[in-house]
Amino acid sequence: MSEILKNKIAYIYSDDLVTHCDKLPAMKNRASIVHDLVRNYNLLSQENIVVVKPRDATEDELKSFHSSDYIDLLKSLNSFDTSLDNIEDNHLEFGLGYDNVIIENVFDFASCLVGSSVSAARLLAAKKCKTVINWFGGWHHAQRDSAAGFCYVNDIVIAIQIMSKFFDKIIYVDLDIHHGDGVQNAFEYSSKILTLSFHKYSQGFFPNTGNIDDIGQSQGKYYTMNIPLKDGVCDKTYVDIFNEVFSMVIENFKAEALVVQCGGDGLIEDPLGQCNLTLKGLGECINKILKSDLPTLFLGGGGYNFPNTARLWAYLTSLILKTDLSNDIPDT
Ligand code: ZLV
Ligand code: CA
Ligand code: ZN
Repeated sequence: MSEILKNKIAYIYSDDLVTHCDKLPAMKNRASIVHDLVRNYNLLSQENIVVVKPRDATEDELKSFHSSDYIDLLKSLNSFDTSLDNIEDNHLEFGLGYDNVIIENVFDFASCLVGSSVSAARLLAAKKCKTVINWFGGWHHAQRDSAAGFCYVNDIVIAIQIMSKFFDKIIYVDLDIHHGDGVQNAFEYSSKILTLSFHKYSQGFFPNTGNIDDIGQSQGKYYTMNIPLKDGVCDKTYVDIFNEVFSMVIENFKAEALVVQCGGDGLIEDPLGQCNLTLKGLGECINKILKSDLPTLFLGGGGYNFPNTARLWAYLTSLILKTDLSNDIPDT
């Protein structure tokens, strides 16, 4: 196995994973649109990529970050009849309702989703691959005890916990236009995991956290970094700030690995983000990250203009593979 994967970029995919993600109410069919575009650009038949089928996460893996109470609740709701309007206060207490309605087979979804990033993290930890892509992961808002902001479980935190057993210091970069609050909260006391989120910070914009003076706590003070941005931020501002901050962090922190959440909701025409980033701008950030030449896990995240999100992740895949996208645009 390891010889086959050596020097290859792993692309995490399974039919189950896409089927589950396609059912998410805020992102209906987005996973299929993304995967179809990546596949139809022939990116998965490049010689330096290997498609890896992930395994489901175990209950212990889910509980390595989430509370037993929360995971046990998800398990008990696995066969919940979603056609009935019987949400209880208990569900709302765990964030299930509003942004995170109870979905069919919610526990199966959670183990499949977390399994995808756990499998990715294990490939990196075992040094089988230096770069892994999981466009179906990246759910940065889920908290230890609750769902939040369309995120039911935090695959990112669990992946970083696994990687941190093998890499002494890790940088988490969050390019999604929302603040990566769930990941930040998980590691705000740690000096080994530096979290760096770029996000829109304006009145009423979810989750309303991530001010510049939010810098971590106790041993973790200065290892939480937040870059709040104004509504409507454009490429020039975003990329200039990114380049300056990322260079400074790479030079000073001496990380051994990176985890990058590549949410596409900062793109122009995104209905939630309402900002003005382009593929070129986010691509420049990814190229800068690639130049650091560290073992890296690339994850998805937000992105509510589905065709544009698919364009972004297909383009980022081509940058990671160091191949040009064909001028023949796939029908998909
Ligand atoms: O892209 O919501 O503003 C990663 C990610 O970062 C809120 N939620 C919550 C807080 C109080 N509100 C009200 C709840 C609203 C529930 C329904 C919507 C319905 C239709 C269209 C848009 C929304 C919506 N919800 C827009 N923004 C929200 C945020 C959550 C944003 C999550 C971003 C997730 C995947
Ligand atoms: Ca962010
Ligand atoms: Zn977002």
